[in-house]
Amino acid sequence: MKIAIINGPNLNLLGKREPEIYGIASFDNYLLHLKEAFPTVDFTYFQSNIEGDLIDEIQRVGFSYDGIILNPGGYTHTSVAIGDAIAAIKIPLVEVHISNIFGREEFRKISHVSAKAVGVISGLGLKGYELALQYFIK
Ligand code: CA2
Repeated sequence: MKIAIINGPNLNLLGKREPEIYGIASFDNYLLHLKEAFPTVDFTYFQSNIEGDLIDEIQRVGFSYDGIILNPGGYTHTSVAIGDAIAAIKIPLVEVHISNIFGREEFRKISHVSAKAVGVISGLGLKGYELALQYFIK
């Protein structure tokens, strides 16, 4: 099973800043844990701070992989274009947020992604990525 994990802007800072909101683990370390925990999954990981690069990656994997786990970061709340890219692809996508976007500022309650995702996991920390993987492998 081929699963793409895609992280949006500033998520390269995980483990380095704002640990009270986003925790202390870096995503690179967490990915090692995921690979151990899900040995049958063929992972690709992509992170970018650039909206168009995230769209290119969604399109690249979106017709041949089995699923996408996407944390669009701040673009969740602003990017009609990322929402359009998700509507155009053929594979299921789970939207993941480390923090609970419904318990923070009002602007974070808007997502241009959620309606096009098969599901949304928000507020469960990095565990959310694991739960999304469990959904894909059933
Ligand atoms: O909770 C999430 O996963 C978010 O997608 C994270 C975004 C935020 O804009 C969304 O509203 C919710 C921000 C990512 C920033 O990541 C950082 C990680 C460590 C240190 C600083 C920023």
